Amino acid sequence: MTQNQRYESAKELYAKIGVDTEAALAKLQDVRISMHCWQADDVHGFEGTGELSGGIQTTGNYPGIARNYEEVFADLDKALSMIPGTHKINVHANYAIAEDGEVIDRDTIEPRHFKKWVEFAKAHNCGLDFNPTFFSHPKASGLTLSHPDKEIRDFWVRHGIACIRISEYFANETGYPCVMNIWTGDGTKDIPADRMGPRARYAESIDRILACGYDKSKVYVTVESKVFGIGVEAYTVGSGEFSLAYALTRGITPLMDNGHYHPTEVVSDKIPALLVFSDKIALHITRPIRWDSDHVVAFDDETREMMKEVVRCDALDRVFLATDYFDASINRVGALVIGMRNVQKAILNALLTPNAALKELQDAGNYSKLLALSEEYKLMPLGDVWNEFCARNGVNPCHCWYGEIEEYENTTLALRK
Ligand code: RNT
Ligand code: ZN
Repeated sequence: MTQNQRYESAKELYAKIGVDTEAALAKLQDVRISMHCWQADDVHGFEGTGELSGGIQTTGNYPGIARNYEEVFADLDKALSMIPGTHKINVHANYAIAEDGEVIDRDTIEPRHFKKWVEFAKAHNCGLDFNPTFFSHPKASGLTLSHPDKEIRDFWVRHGIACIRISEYFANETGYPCVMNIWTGDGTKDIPADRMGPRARYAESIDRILACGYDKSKVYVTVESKVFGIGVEAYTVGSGEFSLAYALTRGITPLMDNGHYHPTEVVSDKIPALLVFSDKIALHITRPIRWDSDHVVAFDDETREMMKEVVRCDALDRVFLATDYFDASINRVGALVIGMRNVQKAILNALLTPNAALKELQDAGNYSKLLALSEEYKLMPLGDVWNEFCARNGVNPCHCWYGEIEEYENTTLALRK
């Protein structure tokens, strides 16, 4: 059977359970996922300084890491060519590109330092999202926006405001709204003597950043919570309750990273809870193994369940989707492609589920049939529809794309020594 015959047969099978595959493909085509740039170079950025801080870690030393912006752009370009659809790129502030001989610090970055990112985005028809970088910096040891020293807080507030300006620039240049995510690794390794003080200061500092004034239809500021980090085990300032309460009381957007909760908590259950109260929510999609390990997103139960919730809640236009992981132990370009494609597959899986019929079963209290059908639907020919999506987008389907990674590794990555 040819791919097209397989698709036609899958289309018929889905039609029998009331699912229109063409409608699903059309919806998936419109979903832009924000691909994080930082998998390309293990979160190093272009400042040429020090090691990763803020309680996050990359492990592994796979050859071929991108060493400068040209190499990061080449790798992102390669990754995008293997991912169906058009997306966004998620940029961190430490990926500013200074002019020759120019010395910049986090509080003096300007839109012009991201001009090459805008050029890259335009060339790929991508939107851009942005993140202030409150880590990997001499002034980021322990606390930043919540620091007791006002001078340090002021420095980071200036950074936040500089980032709002860059986010506005991104939105204006690309024509797509820019999500600007605030996450700090602020916290303590051991039991603190004061838990409220840093949180009050954190809130006040973000208030000062937001007070700079910006167009809320162009820039969506999000606040990301976290339960703990490496070296920040006992107390994080931006905890779940803090971040959610902050976002909702300030009319900005809460961001949930599915690596940032206790291991038996699931973000899939939190998505519909927040959608009852917040017009928009944002996600960092990752794969935590035993902790916030930031493994490459897999097509696993929780990724599928999260995307099911987004689809079932009819919220594809209310949820900002972004990937966030960094595995330095495998081919980094491959890592980008694997994770992005898995998110897309999970969305497609959700779109190909007869959600309305299943809801009816729940409302009728028919839980046995609900379970029976949900389990049967897991074996529907999703792969044939996915391959059709890839084919229509001119990218290699299923396993074939990995050959392109092998070739890129041999011809390009292997030369980076
Ligand atoms: C860290 C957060 C945060 C970072 C990026 C690099 O635990 O998930 O989103 O991964 O800012
Ligand atoms: Zn995150």
